[in-house]
Amino acid sequence: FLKGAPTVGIVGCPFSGGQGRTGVDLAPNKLISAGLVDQLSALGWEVHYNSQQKYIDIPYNPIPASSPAAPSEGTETFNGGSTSGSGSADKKIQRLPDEDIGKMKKPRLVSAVNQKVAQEVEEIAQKGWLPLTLGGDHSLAMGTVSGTKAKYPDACLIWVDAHADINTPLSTDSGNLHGCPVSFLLGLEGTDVSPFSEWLKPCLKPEEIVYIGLRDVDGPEKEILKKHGIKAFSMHHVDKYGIGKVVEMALDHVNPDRSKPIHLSYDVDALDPIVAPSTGTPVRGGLTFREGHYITEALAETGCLVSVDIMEVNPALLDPSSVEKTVAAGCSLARASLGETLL
Ligand code: 4U7
Ligand code: MN
Ligand code: MN
Ligand code: MN
Repeated sequence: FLKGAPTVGIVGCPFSGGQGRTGVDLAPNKLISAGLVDQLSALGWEVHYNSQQKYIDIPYNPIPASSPAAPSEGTETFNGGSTSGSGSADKKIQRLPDEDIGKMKKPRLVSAVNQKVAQEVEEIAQKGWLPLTLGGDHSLAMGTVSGTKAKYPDACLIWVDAHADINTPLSTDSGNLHGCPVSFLLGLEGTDVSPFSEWLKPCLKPEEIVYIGLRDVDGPEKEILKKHGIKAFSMHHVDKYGIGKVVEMALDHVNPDRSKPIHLSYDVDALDPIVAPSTGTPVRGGLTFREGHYITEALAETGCLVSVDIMEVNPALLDPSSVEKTVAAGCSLARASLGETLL
């Protein structure tokens, strides 16, 4: 599917507005500082990385008005100034409040950022390159998958996560939009709401997605999965069949002839917290280091991967050794997705 010499376009998304903990916005720069660009070059990829954040000008305050850290003048830089390397530290932007809409938290900010991400991912994909998006929180998949689908309408989606991220604006308990991206992509009940409906068109059919790694699924999410017949391999299935068989069954479901493009959206909380501790919503009993990497290796081997997300690394959580482990895991998952272990 990719044209010419293998080229990857890295999209760094220092964004935390889809959930409540700061720090996840630091991940793109951490992953790049850990040497990801050189590591991918060493695999034979031409690597393009534009550290300019196109959504830095979005006029919504990412810090809730009620927070003591809320900027008083409304002129703080994006993410309250915690984002390094944006190059816009001296730029003052008027930030508007972003009140909840129904249960959704920071809907305008999440929508505006994702609209930009969708454009950027689509642009990279249109060149025949592979977009590698570094989150940021998993709400960003609204944008990444929309961007991939604009170039490859028949792409399937492999979602590796402890969570199903399929809450709707009606079903969500937390109001955090990183728990909702899949419902928007599918166009489920309650997702046809402003501001998302102004740009986000449902682009995914229930039979085009498969999950691997689930172990913390909310009650209403279970109902949604059942109602739409969505295929999911939980940790129970990984135990029962082994990861090799699970990946094969997952591919048989969404890509039986191995002929369709694949978007991989990887939430590092799919990994066991021993392997990837620094993430906002850890759940014990996750994938081992090898199981987690096997998935990316097997997908690389299909030759069908056209877009990859590495999401939810949070370098602000826990001690330096936990952060190092998690960042290293993020880098090695990216490398394995891009074919590191293919002989
Ligand atoms: B992640 C949750 F309630 N389901 O909706 C929610 F358990 O991107 C968690 O997978 C969502 O990390 C986790 O808030 C989102 C919760
Ligand atoms: Mn998760
Ligand atoms: Mn997730
Ligand atoms: Mn998470």
